[in-house]
Amino acid sequence: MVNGNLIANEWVEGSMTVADVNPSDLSDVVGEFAVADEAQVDDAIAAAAAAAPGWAATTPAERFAVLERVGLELESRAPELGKQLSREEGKPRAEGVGEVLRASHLFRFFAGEALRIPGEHLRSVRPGVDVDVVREPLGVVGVITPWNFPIAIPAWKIAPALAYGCTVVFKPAELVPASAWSLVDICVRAGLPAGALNLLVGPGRVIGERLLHDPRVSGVTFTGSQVVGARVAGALAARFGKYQLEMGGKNPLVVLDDADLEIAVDCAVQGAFFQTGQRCTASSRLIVTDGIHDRFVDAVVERMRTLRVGHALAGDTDIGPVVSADQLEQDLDYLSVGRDEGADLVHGGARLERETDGYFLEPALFVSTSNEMRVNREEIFGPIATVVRAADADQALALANDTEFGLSAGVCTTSLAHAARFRDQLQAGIVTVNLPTAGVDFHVPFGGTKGSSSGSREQGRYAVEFFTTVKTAYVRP
Ligand code: UN1
Repeated sequence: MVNGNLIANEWVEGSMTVADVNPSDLSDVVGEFAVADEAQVDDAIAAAAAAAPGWAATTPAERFAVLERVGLELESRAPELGKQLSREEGKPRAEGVGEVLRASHLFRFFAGEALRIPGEHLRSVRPGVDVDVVREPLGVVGVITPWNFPIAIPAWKIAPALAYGCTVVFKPAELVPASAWSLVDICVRAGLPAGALNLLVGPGRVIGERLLHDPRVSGVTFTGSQVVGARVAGALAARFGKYQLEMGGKNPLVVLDDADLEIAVDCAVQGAFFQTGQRCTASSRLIVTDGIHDRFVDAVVERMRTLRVGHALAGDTDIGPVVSADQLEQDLDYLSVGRDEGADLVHGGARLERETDGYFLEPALFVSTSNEMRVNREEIFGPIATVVRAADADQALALANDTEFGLSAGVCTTSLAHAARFRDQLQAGIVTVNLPTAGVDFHVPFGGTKGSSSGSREQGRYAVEFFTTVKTAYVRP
């Protein structure tokens, strides 16, 4: 059976399909999905445009009800959908289930936000005149999402879009269409009118490109690479559209001499290797001061030896496979790049054989690296971390900020003074103290500085910025 795309609440097939393959077991096909063609992209945009005035005119209570039903169904089906997510993406089952619950929380949070859309009422500077500042839906929004959070990232873009009265054309990553399909199916059955949410599976060069250039699409929210992010920004800026970009990271975790070693090791191992390092918030640069460096490296390696890499659905797996052949090749390339640059691989990096044929890679740690090396400048997006030695806290801070990215940054310390200083001076949209750089809450803003993000923040009540435009009304009664 082929799973169709959704256009105006009709599931439609196309001339081509894509197979959703389990990276833990290449013989296991999760499903076949219809690939949308150019005409279908046009149909989906037309459907979203036609639905926009009607959806914008619904009451907050109607939108609350639909989003809440979505949240509740996600919660009740979390075991099943989490298993499906782990099967298609490769993160361990508990993390897959956790991600579905996160999507449920996001829908319920934004159900509430639909009731709380902010506005202002002021007296004009002119006598007898009132001013209302109101938020109106942006219109049709293109939602383009990556493969590493197959349901949470779509949820944190689609839920606010719908809550604030926008209609959506959703293009998920081709590697993970099953979670996207399930989410859209749930949304439609929860009572969305035709055209409010449309699903298009297929390649970015066909679907993404048309979304970027079609004037009926008022804005695009995108999570993915910087290269594609630049295309999104260029196309939208050229037609004065709105864009919101979440791109890569090269997130530093600073470990200072006075850190609690156990906490620091936990943060590093969690942040760098869990979810196979495939998070834009991953702690990929471990910046460690002299006095604790050797003890820290020894303890991290000791912990790495205990990590079980295997099939995402096996009960004892800590780290699942890399998501795809292309990503595995990129990871292996970076392992060679690091060695060629003179970094010292103290643990891991081997391709692992398991009972099933999958993309298993042993988490790897480079030490004796300099911050100038490519392995410290470019996002790897795999289970590979580096250690950079720093003389003291001042140098550690300078190294942490010496990057073109600025998504997340952490420090491990028991000193209140260091904690406060790093919180203030780390250049990143997210700063953590004695916590991993990855694994964020759903009710507060998410996003970065410098080359990591562009446009307003995602999540929390800050999401209102992207999905609405402000109207200032002057009224003389
Ligand atoms: C998290 O660390 O919990 O693609 C979220 C990513 C981010 C989301 C990270 N957009 O990794």
